[in-house]
Amino acid sequence: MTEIFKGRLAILGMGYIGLPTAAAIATRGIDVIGVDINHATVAALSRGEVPFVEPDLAVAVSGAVAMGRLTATTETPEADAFIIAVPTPFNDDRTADLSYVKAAAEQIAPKLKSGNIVVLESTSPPGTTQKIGDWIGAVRPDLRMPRDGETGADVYIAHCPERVLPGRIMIEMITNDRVIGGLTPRCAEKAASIYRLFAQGEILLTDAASAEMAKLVENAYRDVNIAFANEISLISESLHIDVWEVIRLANRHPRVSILSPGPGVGGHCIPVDPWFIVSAAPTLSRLIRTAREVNDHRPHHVAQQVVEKAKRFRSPTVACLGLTFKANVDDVRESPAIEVVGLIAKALPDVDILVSDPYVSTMPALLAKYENLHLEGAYQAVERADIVVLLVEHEPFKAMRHTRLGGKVIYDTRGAWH
Ligand code: SAJ
Repeated sequence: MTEIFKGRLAILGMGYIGLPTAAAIATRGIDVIGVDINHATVAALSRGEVPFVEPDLAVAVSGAVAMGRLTATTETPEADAFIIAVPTPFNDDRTADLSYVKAAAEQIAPKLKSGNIVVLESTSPPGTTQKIGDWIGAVRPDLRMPRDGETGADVYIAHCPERVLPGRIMIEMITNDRVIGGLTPRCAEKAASIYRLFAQGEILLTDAASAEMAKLVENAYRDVNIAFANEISLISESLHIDVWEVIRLANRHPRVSILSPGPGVGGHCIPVDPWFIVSAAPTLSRLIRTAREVNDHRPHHVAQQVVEKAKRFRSPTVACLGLTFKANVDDVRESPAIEVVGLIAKALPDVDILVSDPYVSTMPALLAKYENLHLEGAYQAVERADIVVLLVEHEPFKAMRHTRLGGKVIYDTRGAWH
C-alpha cells in the first residue's frame, strides 16, 4: 500500500521554499515546526505573519498558525521527519557553499531517532545528500546510515529538490511533479510519503545524485535558453533589427520557443546553480559556462546603452523602472536591475536618476552610496524623465504603455511596451 507520512515534521529554513512547504503540509493536518536562526522571522511567523510577498502564502500561513498546526522556533526540535530548506549560495570561486546545509544536518543529528526521515530540498551539487549521511553519521555513530545495496538503515535520507517558480509558489508546490532521490530506494519511498500529503503532480523516484543533477540541469537549461535570447538581442541590435519582432516570428515555428531577452538573469537560483555543474566538470561545461558569461554581461550592455542615449541631452533626467529580479515579486536578490541602476549611477554622476518599483520602499543597500539616485513614484519619475528605462515588467508599469510615455526616449529592456 502507498505510504503516507504521519507524525511531526520539522522544516529547517523558513524562507521562500521552507515556509510555503510548511504551510502546505500544515494545512493538510500535520503538525509542522518551522525552524529558523532569524529571531525576527520566528517572531513574525508566531504571530501568523509572513516576512515576504508571495501570492496566497499569507492566507495559508495565518490559517495554519491559527489552527495551531504550524509553529515556529529557533531550536531544532525532535520530530519524525526533517526537511532542510536552507540557502546554498556560492563561494568566491563559485563552488557551492554547503555550510548552511552542514549546520542543519548537525542540528538535526542529536535529535534523530531510529525510523526518522531527513530530506534535503536545497539545490545542491551531486554528492551533497550523501554528505548529509556522512555528517549525521559522524555525530551519531549509534545510528546505521543508509548505504547503497544495503537494507536496515535507522535513518532515511533523500533529496527532493524544490522546483517552484517565485510568484506561483503556492500553485506549483501542489501541481508540479516532484523528483525524489534516495540514498537507497527505501529512503526515496519514505521521503515520498511526506510529499504525497500535498503534491498532486507525479512523484518520480530515483537515486540521490540523479535528483541533484536533474535540478541543476533544469536551471542551467533555462539559463542557456535565456542566454540564447540575450545573444539574439545583441546581434539584432547591432544589425538594427527589432529583436521582439524576430522572436515573435521565429516562435511561430512549431518547434521553436525562444525566451525573452532582458537586462540579465537574477534571483538566487539561475545565476548560481549552473556554476555547480561547471565546478563539478569544468572542462566539459563549455556551453553552460558561456551562457552564464553572456547573461552576466547583460547589465553592463544595458547600462552602456543608457549612457549612449544620455549623451544626446545636455542635462538629462533618467527614470529607471523596476529593481526586483523579475516581475511581480518583491525579491531583489541578485537583481540585474539593481546592477544596471548602479552602473548608470556610477557612469553618470551628474545626472539625476529616478528609480521606481512598487515592491521596493527603501533604496537597496547596494545603491545607497549614489547621491544622484532618488526613489520616486512611477508616474512622477516618468513625468520628469527624458529617458525612461524599463528594467522589470511589473503590471503597473505595463499599464503605462500608451498614456505616459509620449515624447520620451524609451529603452524597454523587457519588450513589455512592444
Ligand atoms: N528571465 C529572462 N528572460 C526570460 C525568463 C526569465 O531574462 O525569458 C530572467 C528573469 O527576469 C529573472 C531570471 O531570468 O531575472 C530568472 O527568472 P525565472 O522566472 O526564469 O526563474 P526563477 O529564478 O524565478 O525560478 C527558477 C525556476 N526554474 C526553472 O524555470 C527551470 C523555478 O522553477 C526553480 O524552482 C527556481 O529557479 C529555483 O529555486 O531553483
